[in-house]
Amino acid sequence: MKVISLKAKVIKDTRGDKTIEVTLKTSKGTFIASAPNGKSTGINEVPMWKKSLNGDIKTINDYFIEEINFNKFDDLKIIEDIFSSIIGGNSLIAIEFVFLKALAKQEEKEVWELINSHREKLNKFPMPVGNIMEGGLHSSSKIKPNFQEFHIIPIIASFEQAVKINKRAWENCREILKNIDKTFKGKTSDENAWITSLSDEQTIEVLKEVKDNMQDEFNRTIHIGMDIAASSFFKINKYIYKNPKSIKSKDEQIKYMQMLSKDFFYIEDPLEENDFEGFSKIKEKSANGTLIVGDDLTTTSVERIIAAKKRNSINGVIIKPNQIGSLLKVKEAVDYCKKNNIKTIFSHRSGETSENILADLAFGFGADFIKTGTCGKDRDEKLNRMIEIERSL
Ligand code: 2PG
Ligand code: MG
Repeated sequence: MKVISLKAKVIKDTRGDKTIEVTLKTSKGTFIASAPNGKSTGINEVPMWKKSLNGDIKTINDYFIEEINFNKFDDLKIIEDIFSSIIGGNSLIAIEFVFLKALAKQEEKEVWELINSHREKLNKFPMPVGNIMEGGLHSSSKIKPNFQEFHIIPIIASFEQAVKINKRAWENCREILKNIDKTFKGKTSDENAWITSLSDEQTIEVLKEVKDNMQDEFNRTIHIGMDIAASSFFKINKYIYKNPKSIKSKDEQIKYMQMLSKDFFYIEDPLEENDFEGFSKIKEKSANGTLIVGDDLTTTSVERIIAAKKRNSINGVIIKPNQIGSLLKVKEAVDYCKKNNIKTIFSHRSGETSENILADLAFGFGADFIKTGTCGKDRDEKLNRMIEIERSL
């Protein structure tokens, strides 16, 4: 591939925080890609920047590449060999994204086809995990649920229809909150879900009502999910609940989560990010088919996913490319999950950009789910790209 220039600059994400955008010019055109920012970040995520965002930008802008032997997905190794020791994970992932886009153009393929060229083998399409209410670190409200995200998860054949259901669920949720949450002002959270001052239990009741309404309206199987993001309220060996105030020991938190996992389909990060044993106690008691999902626990690292599998801690894993800062490592993680019957959920971050490559990655890698919000400009970029892929098949 002939490289004319590779340049990086600062842009703002949906939260207004700074992140990186890279522009690659090749003989085939100009390509742009960017990386998102998390807020409830796992302690084991790779560093976003080598020293600083500006430092990475300077390193990239000073680096000179003219020609690169980049012809297929696995050649990302060449890019990782050049950059992985000199820039951080967020910068590297943006560079990998932009080179994949350029390669797709060069090969006259879609990005997802570079990952999986056997269309006929892709007999499944990921389902959207639709976040409709938020608490925890993603909500700016003073009084809010302790849990971070409350999801509607339709299980149907058409992605486009599932997205419609999630958008309708989001609207229905607003109507219900107007009636029961006295403080509700129609404000949205980091991921464009509703901000509420309800407690976790009350929020779950709203979620159930929305689910029932959607089931009636669409006559489809719809599930409920939650990202507890428990690390975000775990302090000095205790889980500190603020709404209502209570302190739970590790055992009490496990019991509480065991209870939820009997009733609900999807529970992400029910415990703090190093409690592999606690996760397995929850999984052991969970209902058949319930997904116990690692995010901060596993941080898209195959080593941590293997550790979780060995202890039978999880049966679902969040895949966030910038958590591990390498698409080759994403591939390793996904391959391991597939061989070991672990569901994969490709995920956006709470601070997003207009980048939509997540959709191609999710489909190309044969993900089971994609978690990328329900609506809002930069969330819709990914959902619309998924719909575009689905229509093209
Ligand atoms: C999560 C993510 C995305 P953040 O915890 O699953 O929803 O949040 O990007 O803040 O880590
Ligand atoms: Mg999470």
